[in-house]
Amino acid sequence: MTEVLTGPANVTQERRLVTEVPGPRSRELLARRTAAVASGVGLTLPVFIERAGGGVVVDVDGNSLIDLGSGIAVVNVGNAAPRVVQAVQEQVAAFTHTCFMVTPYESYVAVCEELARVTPGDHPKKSALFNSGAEAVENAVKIARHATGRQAIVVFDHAYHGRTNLTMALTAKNMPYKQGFGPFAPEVHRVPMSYPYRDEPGLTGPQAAARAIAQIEAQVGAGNVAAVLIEPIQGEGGFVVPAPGFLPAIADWCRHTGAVFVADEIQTGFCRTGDWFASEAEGVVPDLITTAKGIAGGLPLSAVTGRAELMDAVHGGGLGGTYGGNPVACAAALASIATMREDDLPAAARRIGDTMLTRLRALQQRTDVVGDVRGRGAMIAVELVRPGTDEPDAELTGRIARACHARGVIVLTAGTHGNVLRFLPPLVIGPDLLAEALDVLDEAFAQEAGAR
Ligand code: PLZ
Repeated sequence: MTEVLTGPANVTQERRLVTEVPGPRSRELLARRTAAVASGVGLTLPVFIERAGGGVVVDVDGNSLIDLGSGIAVVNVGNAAPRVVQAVQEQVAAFTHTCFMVTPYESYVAVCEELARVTPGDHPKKSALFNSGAEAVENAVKIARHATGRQAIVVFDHAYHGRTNLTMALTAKNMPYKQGFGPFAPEVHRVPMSYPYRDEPGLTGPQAAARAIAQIEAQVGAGNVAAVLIEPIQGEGGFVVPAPGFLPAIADWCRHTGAVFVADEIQTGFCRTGDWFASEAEGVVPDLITTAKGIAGGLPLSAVTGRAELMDAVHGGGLGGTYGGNPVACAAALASIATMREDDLPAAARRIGDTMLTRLRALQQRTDVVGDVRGRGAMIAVELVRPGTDEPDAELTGRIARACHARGVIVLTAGTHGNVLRFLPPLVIGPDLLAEALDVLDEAFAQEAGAR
């Protein structure tokens, strides 16, 4: 058990349940939540959190849970990471807001300089900062349309890009994201993703790309495409890792036809997959890249970064927002990026991935409900199916997730069919805690699916 200093509180790195989950205080707060919070706001696990650090969150009943979710891939550097806490405290005491478009400050510029350094490619780059992932994606589309004078945006099956009106149109899954919320934005065209587990056996990455490209050329027309927008590894869609060669072939097609290749690295970014960005694994250099989540260790910040000539295509005043690049969020981002660099968090993600893939492949041998184990670095998932088939089993997926929650391990689900268990631990999680979380997962599979 190691102590991790996290801002004001020490959080012991252990799993420890002192009540049932949720405990009595969480249940009280849940009743207040139900009365006061709109029921459209989702809920994975009804424990209310009091403090968190490293790989652990502590609830209001004193239960310590192991965190395999990182608040959906946000606290890559750990929750309330010491350097982030200190930078935020200093900034918040100095000034909280001026609006960068009214009177600027250095930290916004410094975040853009860092983004130029850490994102793929050594060409001249510029950035603009926003608040949420969806807002970054919307702005990438604005920039690509302005720079190309074209309108069509190509996205993929199983894609997730957000919940605003334009990004709902870009997102694939109807329930819960789109049902009843239309009409959606026009000029969005969806083509098949490379999904090795579900594609016909042997379909290569370049072949899957040719399938998508043939559809774009036939149904949209190459000369009309402003941007092709893709998650290098899909997040909410179920951690779908395209076959090797798929991303480079799509990026090449964009280069030849003048479409802007936009990598949505909001979930894959900032060391999550064992590189700073997932595009790097195949040497893909996006024209534009959207980031959020891991960028600022839990404070709301997002960015569009890309080729300087594209970013500068938009007229002065065409990009912005009151809070975009808030100084407190920028301070957190600079501290998070420094932490990732100094503590070599890409290497930490690779170690997590090695451990998880070994353990989950062993689990797959002991049960007939794990159809696929996949992912990269600290972004790993298992896809659950009915025994002996490839039919998605969302019900079992939910039961296993709840069994983990009841034992004090936070896991998330994903996938168009809701049958993917996904794991996104903070990159600072200790090896013992990670091993214990995987023991708990084994128990949950034994209980719910009879794994040996
Ligand atoms: N692009 C690739 O993963 C956010 C969504 C959770 P925001 N994913 C978590 C939920 O149910 O709302 C995401 C993403 C990718 C864009 C987004 C959107 O980022 O910060 O949630 O707007």
